Amino acid sequence: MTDTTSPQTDGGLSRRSMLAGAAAAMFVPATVAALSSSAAATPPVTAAPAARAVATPPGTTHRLTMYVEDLGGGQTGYGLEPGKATIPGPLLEMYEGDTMEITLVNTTDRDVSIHPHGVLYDVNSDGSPFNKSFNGPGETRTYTWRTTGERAMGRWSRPGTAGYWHYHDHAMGTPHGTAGVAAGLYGGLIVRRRGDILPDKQFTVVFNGMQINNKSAPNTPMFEANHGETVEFVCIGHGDMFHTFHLHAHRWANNRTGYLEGPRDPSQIIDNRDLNGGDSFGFQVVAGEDVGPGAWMYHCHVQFHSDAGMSGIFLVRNADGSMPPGAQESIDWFHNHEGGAHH
Ligand SMILES: [Cu+2]
Repeated sequence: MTDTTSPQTDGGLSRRSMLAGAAAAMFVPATVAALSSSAAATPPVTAAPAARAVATPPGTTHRLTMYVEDLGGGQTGYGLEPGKATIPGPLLEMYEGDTMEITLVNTTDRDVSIHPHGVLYDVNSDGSPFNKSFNGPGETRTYTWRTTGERAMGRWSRPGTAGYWHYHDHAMGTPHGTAGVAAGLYGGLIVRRRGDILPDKQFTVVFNGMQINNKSAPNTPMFEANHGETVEFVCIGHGDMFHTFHLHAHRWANNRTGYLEGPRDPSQIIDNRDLNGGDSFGFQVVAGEDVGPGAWMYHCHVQFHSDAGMSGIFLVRNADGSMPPGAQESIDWFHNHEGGAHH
């Protein structure tokens, strides 16, 4: 199989329900595909396009080119094609045992790099000036990220590299990439286990300084899904502030995959989690499950942060995609009241 499976092509049948019927046998290894078609409908600096999983053999090496581009206004982004840089950068995905070779093209006149969390790399792919692993102005450089799968160790087995990780610049401004991260050089990185549930929709939420995805309310991203769709959030923290991520009306499993393996899975269920500099986590929820559609809020739960613009909307539409009663009024209210307009 080599076809791309995008969240938009399920024809109303959620992937979760497909899985329930077909079990894990239908799962195939992943690679990185082109930008999803939904990216075009989304403002480029408010949501990361998802690099979707397609069929590849186990142990695949994914070769991709990423471009660092100046977006104007002091903003800089990563993109998978020239002229397509976004903040956050593209959501990268691979499966345990895969390798990712990223050829980073620096189109700016500053030092940049790409430094991952959670995966394996040697010093040449460290992405830090400390190890002379960065792109000077106009330079192109390849970074290699490896992963491992589960390994047997006698009667025990050892987990692989799966997790909700992230990547960011480690060279612009200072040897820690402080200016690059502030400017928007960051993105999500998912390493999945084979057989993990795949979501219908994916969103990257980055608490960076006092902003979300380098935006303040009411200009923060509005994430949209239909009632019953499986939605994956990848949450990342950057900057000098401490944050807590809260999503209204939805709960998730505080574990590596972000969902429960079954009704007796002992993982903690939460709706709020610390999201400080360098942190990342992810989870999957069924949009509107047991609560129904509506305009739900997500925000930093540090009160002066939410008051100052660290909030946004998770719009759960009706299952047919229509607006639920009151949702537009809530969105209008948000635009009139959030982000300091009445403070
Ligand atoms: Cu905060």
